[in-house]
Order: sequence, then C-alpha cells, then structure tokens
Amino acid sequence: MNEKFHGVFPALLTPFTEQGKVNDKAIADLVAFNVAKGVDGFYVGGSTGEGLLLTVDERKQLFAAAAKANAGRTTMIAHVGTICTEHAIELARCAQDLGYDAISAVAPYYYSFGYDAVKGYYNDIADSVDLPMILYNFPAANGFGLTKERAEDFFRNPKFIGIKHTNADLFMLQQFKSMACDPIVYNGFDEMFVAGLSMGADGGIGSTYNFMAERFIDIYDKFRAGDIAGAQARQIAVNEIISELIRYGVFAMEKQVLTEMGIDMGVCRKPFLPLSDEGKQAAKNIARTLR
Ligand code: MN9
Repeated sequence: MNEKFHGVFPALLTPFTEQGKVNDKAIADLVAFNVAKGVDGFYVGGSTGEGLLLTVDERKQLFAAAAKANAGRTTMIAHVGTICTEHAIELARCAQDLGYDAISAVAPYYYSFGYDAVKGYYNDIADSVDLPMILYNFPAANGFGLTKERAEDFFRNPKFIGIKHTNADLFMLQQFKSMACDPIVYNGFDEMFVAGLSMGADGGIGSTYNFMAERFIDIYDKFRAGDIAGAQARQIAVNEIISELIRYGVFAMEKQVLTEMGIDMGVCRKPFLPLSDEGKQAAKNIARTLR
C-alpha cells in the first residue's frame, strides 16, 4: 500500500496569471509536463507552492486544478498546513473531497507553540478526515524540531504514515526510518537527494523537480539499481544548476526557467522579490542547457 508513496514527487509550484491570480491553465500544463516525465506524484501547495501566501479559497482552487489535471494518474499529497487549525481542517476536507491520497502540514508557526500544542494541531487535522497524514519536518522555517521520540509519539496515531524531512541532518532521517512503524520518509533538500536515499529515504519531495524531474528519476532509478557512482555523478550535475537557483532566489528562478520552457508561470507573490536581470539571464541559460 505504501509503494504508491515512494519515488519522485515535485513540490508543485503555483503559477499565477499576470494579474496575480492562481492560474488553472498553467497548473494543468505543469502537471501534464511532469506526469509525462513519469513522476510518482505531487506535493501540492507547500512551501514551494507558496501555499502560505494564498487564501484558503485560492488553496482550494489550486487543489482542484491540480487534481483535475492529474486525473488519478499519480499520487497526490495536499499540503494543508497553516497557523490556524480550523483553516487546515477545512483544507484537509477539501483535499479528501477531491480524491487526494494524503495530507501533510507544516507545524504551526509564529507563536513558538510548545510540543503539546503542535501535537494537538496535527491530531486535530489528521482526525478530521480519512486520509493519511505526512508530517513536514522543516525546523529552519518554523522552529519546531521533530525528534525520533516525538515522531514515535505522533505515529501512535495510525493516521500518520510518513515524514517529509527538509533538514540536512540525515542521521535523523535514518533514525526516523528505523522506527518500528517503518514510516515513509522523503528527502526534502534536492541537493542532497542521493545522500538521503543512502540513509534510507523512500523518495524525495522537491521544488527543483518541477523542471528537471527526469534527472531525479534517473538518480532514483540508478540508486535503486545499485549504480551508486552513476547516481552520485548525476547529483553533482544537478547541483550545479541548484547552486545557480540558490544564488538568485530558488522559487523565482524555477518559475522563470519553466516560463522559458513554455509554461506560463508568472512571478512569485509578494513579499517575494522579483527576479533580477542577472537571474533572468541565468534562468534562460539553464532552460537552454536542459533542452
Ligand atoms: O520542498 C524544497 N524546500 C524548500 C522542498 O524550498 C524549503 C527544496 O526542493 C528546496 O527548494 C531545494 C533547494 O534548496 O532543495
């Protein structure tokens, strides 16, 4: 049953129209572009998808457009996290109605909630629907650090099936993977995908997959076939591109690269800054090398 949650999952970018609205047509294009490459699924409306910059209605629109474009072909994970439990529950119910396979959520942020409050938030959301829950461990962004002990505590609720681990601590990733409940663990930093796989990750959820999924599928396939040297060489090659993205702004660059490739992504929502002219040129060069 868990097989369908393994593999390469783009953290779907959210395209906007010129007026800054969620762009259903471009969502359909981006999903189709990636399904054709053979991705295993999508993680919709997370950090990469600017989910926390969208209204609840816009997030529902995004979920609907992505599910419609996917049409049941790959595994769909809806990111429903926000600071407000009520809103997250509303989004989880929407994802369930649309046929999503799982939900996921960042820990609630800003107020430095203690462990019991964070645990209550996750259980309230998970228990509001029949979908499995994937924890999102991203301590650099929200200050909540998952430990193995806390993960074991969460996984007492059978709704919890996995962890998206956006953290460079790969010892911790391996420790999660060694839990008796054998959770699905996703590598969260694309630039360390092969390292995450070698510490036990079942796949990856990543922003850079949006425009170069075939390269990560290749790393994944090589790794699983035992060609570690081949997988590592591929990782080193994609990391040259990722370091360019980081230099100019990851999401803005990814949108620009895809726009260069013919998918009308628009720009990131404020307070993200627009891409500099140097960034635009770098995006053009990346799109050219990938063609
Ligand atoms: O979802 C992404 N995480 C964040 C995963 O953006 C916080 C990654 O794909 C990174 O964007 C990528 C670049 O650092 O690894």
